[in-house]
Amino acid sequence: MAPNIKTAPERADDCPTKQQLDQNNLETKVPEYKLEIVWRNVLLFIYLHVAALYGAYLMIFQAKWYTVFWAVFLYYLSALGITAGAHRLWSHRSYKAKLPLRIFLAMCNTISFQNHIFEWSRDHRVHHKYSETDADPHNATRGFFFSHVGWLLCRKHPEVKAQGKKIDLSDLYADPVVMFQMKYYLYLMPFACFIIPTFVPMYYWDESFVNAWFVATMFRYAFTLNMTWLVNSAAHMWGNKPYDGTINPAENLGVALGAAGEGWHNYHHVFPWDYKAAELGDYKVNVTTAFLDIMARIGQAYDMKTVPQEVIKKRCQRTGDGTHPVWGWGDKDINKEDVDDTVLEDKQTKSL
Ligand code: ST9
Ligand code: ZN
Ligand code: ZN
Repeated sequence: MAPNIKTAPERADDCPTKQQLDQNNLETKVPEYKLEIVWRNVLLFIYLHVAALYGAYLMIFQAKWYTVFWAVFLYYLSALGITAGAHRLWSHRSYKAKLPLRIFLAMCNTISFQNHIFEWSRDHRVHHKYSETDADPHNATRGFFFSHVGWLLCRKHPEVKAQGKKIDLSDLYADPVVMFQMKYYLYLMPFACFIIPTFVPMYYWDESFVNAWFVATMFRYAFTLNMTWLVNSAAHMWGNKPYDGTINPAENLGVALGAAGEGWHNYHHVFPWDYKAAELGDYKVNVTTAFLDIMARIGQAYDMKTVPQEVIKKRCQRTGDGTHPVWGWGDKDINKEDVDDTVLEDKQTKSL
């Protein structure tokens, strides 16, 4: 029974209000929310971050160069498993992938240990559909810390589970790669994220256990997590909003650099089915798009969805905050008010 919550809130004023959510709670008997901290997670994340800081020190002063390159290599693999895999393929279905690519992405995704693809995609679909409400797992209106990591340190708001149950996940159930990864996650993940990353430097270039563990495993894992979390925190707080000025997600270059091209978050929340997850930006700030274009060339990725320029332009004019880039005077996209306000210096001088 769908209550009076709209199914696809595109703009902030279309999102369910607190009153609507309260009404919905009454109708579906969603339990009342009480903050419950999960201390096991708090302790594990404290250990991870202290270990990562020590790893950063060892990386600069002690580790072998090979170990540092190995950590960077694992970071890129993990990033692809999240961006090209869990995010653009499995959460948003912005393109289709042949079996070998899906297997590769699932392997990369397991290295990243951000929960299995099914759980990640389920939470992410709920995030997009109910952004900035109680039903959003990392609701950014609860502050930077909550949307960054706090949401992983406490039980989810009952509204997340109630609304999440209504999301269609049939495509994920139908993908044997996703089901296989989910079924064996607790066996595969420790090998992919912790054991193999530590073993390789020790076995192949005689690295010490301490350097391998703290640099290639702890530092690399914490770094990848934080770069991902910044999309939920920083990119929901800071940046321009050329496509929709009424929503929180924003265009954030810094986040795009650290998150393999996933910082163009205003565009992404407006057009989540675009495989580029951005309108503009070259491959330097969107390595995931470069990867997907190569995959499309060799036939592993197909049915790449993108948004026509006309549609983007109309949306910018209708809801944008006026920061959509123009190349200069004469660009047909230039804002009419900006043209009216522009001063012709020589004429101004003459008239004075
Ligand atoms: C991690 C995830 O870090 C990061 C995700 C980031 C997303 C970013 C998105 C940005 C865009 C893309 C950018 C990519 C950039 C990449 C750059 C790379 C460089 N719907 O969860 P439980 C139900 S993970 C429907 O235990 P609690 C369901 O029945 C880090 N139902 O809830 C479920 O059972 P099951 C490592 C839902 O008890 C049951 O509730 N991992 C939904 O409240 C219980 O679920 C960790 O640290 C839903 N959405 O506990 C683990 N959700 O699952 C952390 C739940 O069997 N997690 N249900 O169906 C936990 O310990 C717990 O989940 C908890 C909540 C304590 C947080
Ligand atoms: Zn998304
Ligand atoms: Zn978002």
